[in-house]
Amino acid sequence: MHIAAASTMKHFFLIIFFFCFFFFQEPQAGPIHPHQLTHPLDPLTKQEITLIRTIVLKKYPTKTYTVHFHYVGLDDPEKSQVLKWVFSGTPTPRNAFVIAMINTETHEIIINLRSSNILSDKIHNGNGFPTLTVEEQTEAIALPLSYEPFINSVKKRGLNISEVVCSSFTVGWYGETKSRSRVLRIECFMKSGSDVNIYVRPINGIIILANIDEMKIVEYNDRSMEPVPKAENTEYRASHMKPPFGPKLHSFATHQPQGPGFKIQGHTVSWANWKFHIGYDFRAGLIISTASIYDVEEELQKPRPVLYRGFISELFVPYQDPTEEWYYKTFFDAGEFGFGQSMVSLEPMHDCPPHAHFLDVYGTIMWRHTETGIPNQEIRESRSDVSLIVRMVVTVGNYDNVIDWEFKTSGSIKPAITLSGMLEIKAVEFKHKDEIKKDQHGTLVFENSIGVYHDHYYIYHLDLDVDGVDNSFLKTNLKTVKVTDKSSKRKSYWTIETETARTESEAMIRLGTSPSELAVVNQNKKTSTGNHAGYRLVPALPVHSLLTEDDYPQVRGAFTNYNVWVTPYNRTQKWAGGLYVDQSRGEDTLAVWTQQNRDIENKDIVMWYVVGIHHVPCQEDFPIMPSLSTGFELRPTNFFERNPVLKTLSPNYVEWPKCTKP
Ligand SMILES: *[C@@H]1O[C@H](CO)[C@@H](O)[C@H](O)[C@H]1NC(C)=O
Ligand SMILES: *[C@@H]1O[C@H](CO)[C@@H](O)[C@H](O)[C@H]1NC(C)=O
Ligand SMILES: [Cu+2]
Repeated sequence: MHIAAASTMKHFFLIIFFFCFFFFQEPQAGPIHPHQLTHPLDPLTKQEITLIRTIVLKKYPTKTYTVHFHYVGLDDPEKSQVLKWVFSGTPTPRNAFVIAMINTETHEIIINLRSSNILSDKIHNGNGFPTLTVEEQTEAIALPLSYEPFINSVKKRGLNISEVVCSSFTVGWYGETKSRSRVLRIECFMKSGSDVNIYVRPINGIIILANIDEMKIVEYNDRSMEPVPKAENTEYRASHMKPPFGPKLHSFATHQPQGPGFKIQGHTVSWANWKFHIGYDFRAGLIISTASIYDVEEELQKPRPVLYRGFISELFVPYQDPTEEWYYKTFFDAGEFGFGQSMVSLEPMHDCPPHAHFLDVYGTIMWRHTETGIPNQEIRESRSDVSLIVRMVVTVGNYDNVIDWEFKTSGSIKPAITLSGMLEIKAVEFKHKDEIKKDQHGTLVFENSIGVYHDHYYIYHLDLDVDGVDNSFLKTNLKTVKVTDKSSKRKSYWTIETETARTESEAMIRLGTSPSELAVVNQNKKTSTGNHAGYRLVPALPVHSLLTEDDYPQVRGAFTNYNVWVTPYNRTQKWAGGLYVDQSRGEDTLAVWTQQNRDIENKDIVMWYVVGIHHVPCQEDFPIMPSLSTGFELRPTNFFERNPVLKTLSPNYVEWPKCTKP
């Protein structure tokens, strides 16, 4: 999550895959309009990206200017325009939003892709810098390898410079009031022979600061010499391991004789009763849009809107070691490193069920083709669990994040996060816990290796439009009622009290303090028995930041002050940590926007939800961490008249074809 990988070539991928069962009834997909092949929220195409580059370089020729693209993405049309398109095919504008550093200035450029015109070109003068590019990180991490003082430090430690691999780290903000240049810290690691698990073998005690506009090392301090942890037992590739292997697993197969059961037109997926759009963004990665569900009971058989847009807006990873080498490690993986930029491919054959579908996406600023693959970690075989999963895998340095959006025929959407990968290790002199006399801010997971305490906070942007754009946010508290008047033999029971949040401040929720249910409902739409159609948030285990609100990383990551926030829809308020996150000062976060305390009742609203993991490393996380999952559910609540899968027939039983080895 935090290290810009040393390798220069990365593949992006996006997967949709479907489990082994199939709907007996074909989905009511409705007539296909020609306009459905393109969608206003389609990610930029390769041709469009090339066009953008041409237009920008025409205005700023490289003979005269240095031009670096830090973000290239779709400038989303207004929701009203997208919905007009959904209902009647009315075309929407097709604009691109570009953040480019031209000489040393940060430009925000909007380009009309139909007319090839620059619509606006503004210079960003505030604090914070754009997302880093892979190229500048690649250049920066090569700097120490030819820097004399570093070469000497490596020699002094008896290490071999040709086995050194470096990574770049954002520096954060610690109350500086003057503007600072774009700098990165660089830390280096040891490869060892064929062992590639570099993240567990840091060279500690050296502080390197590089100015990435001038591309040179501007600060160097060799402070202390801790031993580099050993390479033994850090291998994770089966091909490089020796027996015994185990535990032994039996082979398995998936089979869908009638095909995959979903249709893809352009970027729009229809499966069972669902229809939604899959987008890609350099910063957010996977974006689910205009998700709607067909209701078998509804006479008109029209799709009912549920989720206008859903994506991970930011990912905040503060480490909890306050020492000089570590205090600054408080990373924002989307805003600083580009969550989408860091999408990777998995081993296709290893992880793929046969009926998966692959989507190509184009890495925005890197102009690279992207790869797709299909992981298959769970096979579910019961009728109620037939689901479609859209999955992306993001590797930012040492951590792998598997991001899933699971759609269920029951109307639920279940976003999930699975973490794996390598811990970030601090090298120490200790080989046994008994030698440790003061807080080392982590667990001794191997000799000389501390896995440092940290958190993973993912904030989801969930623009629910339940049966229309105007929705309200309801908090239903469960309350104990004491029976004091002897009207019952019971002394207590519980009941509910429902509050509608009128303004943003009433919708800032810390979960887990008292039993409650949170829902986004449409107060203009009632079921036949008079309940408001809604979707409930079934949260993951609640997690709260333990930093003080005035601590600098917490000011920047203030969107973790609460678990749930609700804001009125604003097309440009997409990034909970701000548009410019590198060295940001917390001036453009969700916590600042909501200070306006805007009205949110019966309005077009967006729910923001923070899913978190406090990570106290343990020995099982070493040398590579077994997957750890968390997730939540958006679940229909009085949205349908009754159980929507009541009439769903079981898939046909299929004889497994007798397979013979070719
Ligand atoms: C340094 O490492 C390289 C690459 O692994 C190896 O070829 C070389 O022999 C090593 N040199 C020494 C002095 O160990
Ligand atoms: C929408 O968000 C932008 C960026 O935060 C802000 O400048 C603008 O005032 C907001 N618009 C409204 C109507 O609140
Ligand atoms: Cu972790």
